[in-house]
Amino acid sequence: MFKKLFKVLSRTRNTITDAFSLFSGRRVSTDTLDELESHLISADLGVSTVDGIIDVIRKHSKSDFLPKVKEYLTGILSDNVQKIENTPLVILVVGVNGSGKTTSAAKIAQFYKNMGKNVLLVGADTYRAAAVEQLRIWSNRIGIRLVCNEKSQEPSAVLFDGLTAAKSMNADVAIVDTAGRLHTSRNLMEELSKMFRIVTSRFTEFSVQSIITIDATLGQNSLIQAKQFSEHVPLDGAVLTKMDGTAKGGIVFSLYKELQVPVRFIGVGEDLEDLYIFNKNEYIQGLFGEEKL
Ligand SMILES: Nc1nc2c(ncn2[C@@H]2O[C@H](COP(=O)(O)OP(=O)(O)OP(=O)(O)O)[C@@H](O)[C@H]2O)c(=O)[nH]1
Ligand SMILES: [Mg+2]
Repeated sequence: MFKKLFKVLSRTRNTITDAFSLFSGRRVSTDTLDELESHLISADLGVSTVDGIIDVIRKHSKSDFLPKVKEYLTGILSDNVQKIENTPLVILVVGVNGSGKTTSAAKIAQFYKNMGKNVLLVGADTYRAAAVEQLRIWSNRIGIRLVCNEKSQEPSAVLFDGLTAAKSMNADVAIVDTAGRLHTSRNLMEELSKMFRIVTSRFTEFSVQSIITIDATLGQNSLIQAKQFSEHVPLDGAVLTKMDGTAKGGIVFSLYKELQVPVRFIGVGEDLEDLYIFNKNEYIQGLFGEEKL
């Protein structure tokens, strides 16, 4: 999978390599630093991370700043520990429309199934007619049970049914696909809070995690979305989707620095296996061009 990540990060890596190659044969000066800054911002590293990088460069001599920059970036990210020890576990997959919730829910289900876990999918997107059908196709491909109710308009009711089923089948992980919603839609965001409360108050034997899907191609806008979601449900992590189509891999740092939301998974394509389990050291290596681990 590292090979695939390495390939996916090639556009971001080129931007970063170009940025640092500014210093070859040139002094570190205000001009070169300004140029560096604009390159790094275009890779979505975010202003405060870029400022941090520039501080590191200023403090070190030209010959040794690159390892220090990598160290600084690694330090921003947390270690990715998949918190599955607290099973049974409910994962609420949330996010704006089209950000990759359903696809990611399926990929995460496959990931846990591969680990030998007893996994269940819950189709709580009651707004779009085709939503359940899309999830059903995935559940058949993975070979796991899906709980849904095409006649229900009430996502909380489907969630309730899903978790009741999860209990009776002794599921380790129940993954709940939710409807896409604009972070500005108050009612829909309230509904999400309600779903979260249902798990924590009625299904106390489960631990719960909310995972937000973030379309990496949207860049810094997605930070604003994530911030608004986090005001309604505590976010335990993010799936950065569609990384196979963008040069904005720096968003990982902005998410962590500004929202303390760790990236847990990266979507690198449309298939079940196109899910990379985030590892900060590999990721930094992918950004700076060292293929060998
Ligand atoms: N290339 C690529 N496409 C992706 C990835 N993740 C999702 N997609 C595609 O993005 C589109 C939207 O994905 P969905 O999973 O349906 O998104 P959603 O958030 O469930 O959408 P709504 O339920 O309508 O809000 C689909 O065409 C997916 O195949 C990814 O990591 N890479
Ligand atoms: Mg969906």
